[in-house]
Amino acid sequence: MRTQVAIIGAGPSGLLLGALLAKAGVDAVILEAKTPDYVLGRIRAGVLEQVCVDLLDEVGVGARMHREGLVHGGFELAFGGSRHRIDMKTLTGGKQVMVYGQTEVTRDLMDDRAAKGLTTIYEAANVSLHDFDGGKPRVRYQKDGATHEIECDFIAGCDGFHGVSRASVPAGAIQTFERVYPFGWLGILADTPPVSHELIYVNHERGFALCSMRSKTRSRHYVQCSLDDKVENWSDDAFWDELRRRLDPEAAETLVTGPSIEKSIAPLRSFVAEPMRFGRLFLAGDAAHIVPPTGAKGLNLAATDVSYLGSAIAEYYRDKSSAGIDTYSQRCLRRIWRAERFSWWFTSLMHKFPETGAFGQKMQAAELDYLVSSTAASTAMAENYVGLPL
Ligand code: RFL
Ligand code: PHB
Repeated sequence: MRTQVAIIGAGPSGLLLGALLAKAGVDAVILEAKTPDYVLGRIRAGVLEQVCVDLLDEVGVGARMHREGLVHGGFELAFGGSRHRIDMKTLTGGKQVMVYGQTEVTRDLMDDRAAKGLTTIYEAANVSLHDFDGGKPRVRYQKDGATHEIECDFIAGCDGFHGVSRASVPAGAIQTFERVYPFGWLGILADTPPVSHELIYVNHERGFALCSMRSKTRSRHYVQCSLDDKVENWSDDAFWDELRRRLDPEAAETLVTGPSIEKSIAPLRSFVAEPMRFGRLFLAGDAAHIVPPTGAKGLNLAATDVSYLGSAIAEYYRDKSSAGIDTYSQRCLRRIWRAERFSWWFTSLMHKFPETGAFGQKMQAAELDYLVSSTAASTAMAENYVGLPL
């Protein structure tokens, strides 16, 4: 088989890149290791920046998001037993975020791809990347017992943190930067009404908590947990009790509990690989970088990476110019490092760190107090949360 761009991974990065390329008239094939149901079953991001919303609109898949998504103009920070609202909309001159699950974004992109007859090969096993440092890259995979090969002009590595693309780059050509946090997030999804109409980020002496949502009837909650915790050891009741303990009295009173429909633990990590281009291979999304979820930046960064990549590849075919391709890595990394900084800062501010002790807690309390009482500090936070400009 021959295509212009072979995309590895049908997560949000790969699917959105596929949609952007299709719109630009560039031919692409997506190779995905798992089944569509498996991809849709991963409960992850919930908050989309305006830039991400605009990209989904640009490729024509925004209708359901605008119908069902929840537009939020603020969020709350809870500490010391009370809540303080960060009015993003006022502080940023009108910017807001969209609460719409990654599952739904993925489903909308998958449906659109299927409706347009664009090729996605699911359950592609043993994907391997070849000759991307020369002029004729190839991708090999196995499916239904046979080995197949795709010839292409470019390979887009959109296969997440554990994918094959970054691992295919020779060690001497790539540099990585990493911080692993000494805790994880235990999350549950439940068909119970959210605690409040906006998100609540909680700093508590027992650890961080987050009250989020997927709709007016479906809540998503997280509590900071230890890295050696196991999901099986957390009954739903134990989760709700722990969450309630970390909430302010009013939120604790409002909390409606119910059976979980998903429960999982995610480790927290900051990670960046540099550069993001190796000849004719480009990394995008979680394949190139990871942020801790506190700032809700992962999916948004993935979307902006592929926006830069989609335009660079379209420009290559349309204008016979490599300018966008040559600056891809540099453009992405500037935005990525700013999101890494914000996510690291927000994570450091909100979680209980075993090693910093009572002094660390006092520093967090002082910073939170400053944050909610200074317009300058709240504005800095709000403009990062809604997303820095492209
Ligand atoms: P994905 O979603 O991991 O998709 C990669 C795809 O590649 C496939 N794959 C392969 N395919 C073929 N061959 C191989 N060898 C392959 N290896 C892997 C995988 O099966 C998969 O389908 O990466 P992508 O597309 O870059 O998307 C990134 C986002 O998923 C991620 O950044 C966000 O979920 C992060 N995130 C959040 N981001 C936000 O912007 N806002 C949020 O509110 C937010 N909350 C979160 C989050 C991530 C979380 N977890 C669990 C890590 C909350 C959580 C709890
Ligand atoms: C979520 O709803 O899953 C969510 C929301 C905000 C975050 C992280 C996760 O910062």
